[in-house]
Amino acid sequence: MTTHTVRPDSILDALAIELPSWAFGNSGTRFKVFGTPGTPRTIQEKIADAATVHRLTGLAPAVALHIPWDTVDSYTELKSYAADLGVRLGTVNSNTFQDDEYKFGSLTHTDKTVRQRAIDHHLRCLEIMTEIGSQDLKVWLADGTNYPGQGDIRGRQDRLAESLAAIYQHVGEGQRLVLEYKFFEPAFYVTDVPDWGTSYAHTVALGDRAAVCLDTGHHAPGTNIEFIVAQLLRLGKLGSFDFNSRFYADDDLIVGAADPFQLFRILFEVIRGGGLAPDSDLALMLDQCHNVEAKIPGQIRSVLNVQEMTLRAALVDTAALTAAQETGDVLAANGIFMDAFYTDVRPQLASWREGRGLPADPMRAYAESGYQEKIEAERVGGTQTSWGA
Ligand code: RM4
Ligand code: MN
Ligand code: MN
Repeated sequence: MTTHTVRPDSILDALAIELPSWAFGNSGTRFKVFGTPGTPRTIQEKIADAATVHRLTGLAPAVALHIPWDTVDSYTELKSYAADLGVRLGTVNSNTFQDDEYKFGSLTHTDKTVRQRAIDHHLRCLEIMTEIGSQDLKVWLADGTNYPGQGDIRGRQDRLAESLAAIYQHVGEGQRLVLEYKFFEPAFYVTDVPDWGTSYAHTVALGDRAAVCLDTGHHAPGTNIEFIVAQLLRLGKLGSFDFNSRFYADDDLIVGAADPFQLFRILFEVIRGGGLAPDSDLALMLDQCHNVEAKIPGQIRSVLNVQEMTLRAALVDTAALTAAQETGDVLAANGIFMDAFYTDVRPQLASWREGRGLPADPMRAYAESGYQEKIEAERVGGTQTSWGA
């Protein structure tokens, strides 16, 4: 096996993965949401947990908000609260999927009043972004239909385009609208933004401040996600990632847990496409839930998985790979690719961490930190937060 010197220290130094506030709250399935001692009751407690992940890994400097779940009276106060803990507030996620009025759609609704309410919600999100200095408004819509004939597919696209344009007018300088797609659920027949092509078409029509958000769990089984990554980077329209992993549907499991090789292939295309270059504005985020596993270690494990696969992907000997590709040596090319994937980079990463004053083993450092015991003792009373509230 060929070994390669770690070329990509700069890639590692620049790697930043935003954490979703909702990953720290309770979550579950429609069957049961389990409570866990120490679960945050407020957005401040979620931010404190996220800051702990960052302190131990150096990888997670930002926390994404979901509005209205993370509504507060003063966002400027929340911003400085986060800054005091060493993190910043990141992506603002809009939410038009939990109100009765959105039963038949939000930005696509046939009723102009409902559409306007959904547009206004996004404008409020943009205001919050301005207050906290956040770059991205992430739009994921539950809009869609369950039965053939239920809605006018074309009409819904037209209304969507119109609503998005109304929001986009207010996207300020240094801000972006990222449009997330998902092939099904909660709608089971037509989803109004089901795939990257639809998201691409809408964001191209909007302009330079709009781009696609790729959630790794939002594709049909067998979809070649790295191809989508390569294509969108090539087109300059990959705005952000929601990382997670899946065995079946939108499982929101720990990234890299279900299919580490897929994560490797995705990150190889990210690097190949300049997504981790200094001038890149690609945003990496987790979108996960921890139903049965501990949440803070779950987030630590997640960012470490991304870091590990990033380093492995950066180890691909691209010069040798290109040579093998160009001479048609299929097996050599594949071998070079697999060599990097099979490289155990954990010792290298441990020393990278030590070199930066971070614990060599963040999982162990968390277990020994006493933080979990402290939050379990302190966070009594109140209502634990959970996904959707
Ligand atoms: C959706 C989508 C969004 C996230 C919500 C909570 O499935 O992935 O990114 O904001 O879930
Ligand atoms: Mn997502
Ligand atoms: Mn999802």
